[in-house]
Amino acid sequence: GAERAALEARIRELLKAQDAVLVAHYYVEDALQALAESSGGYVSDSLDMARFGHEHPASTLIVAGVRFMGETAKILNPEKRVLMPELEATCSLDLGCPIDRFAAFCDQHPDRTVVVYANTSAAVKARADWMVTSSCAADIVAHLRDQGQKILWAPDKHLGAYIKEQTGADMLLWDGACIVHEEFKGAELEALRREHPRAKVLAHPESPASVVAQADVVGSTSRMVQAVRDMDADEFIVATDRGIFHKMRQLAPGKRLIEAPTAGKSATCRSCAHCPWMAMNSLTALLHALETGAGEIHVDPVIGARARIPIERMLDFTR
Ligand code: CIZ
Ligand code: SF4
Repeated sequence: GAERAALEARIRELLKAQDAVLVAHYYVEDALQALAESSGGYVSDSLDMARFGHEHPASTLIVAGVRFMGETAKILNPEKRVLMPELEATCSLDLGCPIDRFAAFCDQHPDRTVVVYANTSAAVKARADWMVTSSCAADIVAHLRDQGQKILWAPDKHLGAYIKEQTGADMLLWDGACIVHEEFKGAELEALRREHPRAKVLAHPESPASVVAQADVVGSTSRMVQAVRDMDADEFIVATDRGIFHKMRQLAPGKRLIEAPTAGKSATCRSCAHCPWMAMNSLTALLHALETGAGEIHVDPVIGARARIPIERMLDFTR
């Protein structure tokens, strides 16, 4: 309504005045995605967000997503100011992989190349040889496999198991999971597919193997968006955060999108398929960050310089 319009107008003014560009993840609320796109910013997955922020000339990057995305932006752009609407927006994968335990695990396996998912702290990235996202994980692991390297993988065990199966690489897996994707259930998905026999199933590989096994397309959020746009089908069952429906509806307005079933959806957990940390991002929080400078990301320069190495390796590999 009028209130939202006023809020957006104020944010636009401040973005311009502060030479700032808004980069948003597919999982944040529609209003933020729409604002990013209509203000010269960008909406995508964590790989493309990092690349866009790195290549954009603005002196301030506003990252609407979760903490590790803001940290990655800061690590790649130490000279830029990086703001987030909500600094407390973390990730269960990051929380489940604290640096002290992770470093000890790496120390126990010095013969392994350390590959970490983007969803980790700056300190964990600084301990890694490679960083990957779900868009490029399989290609990078296959490349390392071809060089005869053994891999230590962290933190997502479902994505790790999927990549291990796809590539046949020797991978030792950390025991972490995404609280959103882990809730998708294979048996319930089978039942839903019987109700919608023509629907194509799209699954993010952070989902359990029983869900991934039933998917027509397994891939990153960007890959899933492409699939909805390009596949010759008009019905899709989608196993990832439902924030992504915004972009899917935009690119394929006539197609029917169905949320993949989660465990408690009918009873206690109406919004299982929505990340509680992504949901902390809002127009109001963004305005507050712009007005006060709150939410600025700082990364220790020594840790940042070390963490930049595995991130740049990935960016070079995927160029
Ligand atoms: O689940 C996430 O946080 C994802 C999919 C991140 C990403 O790579 O965009
Ligand atoms: Fe982390 Fe999962 Fe939320 Fe992504 S959706 S930020 S992996 S908890």
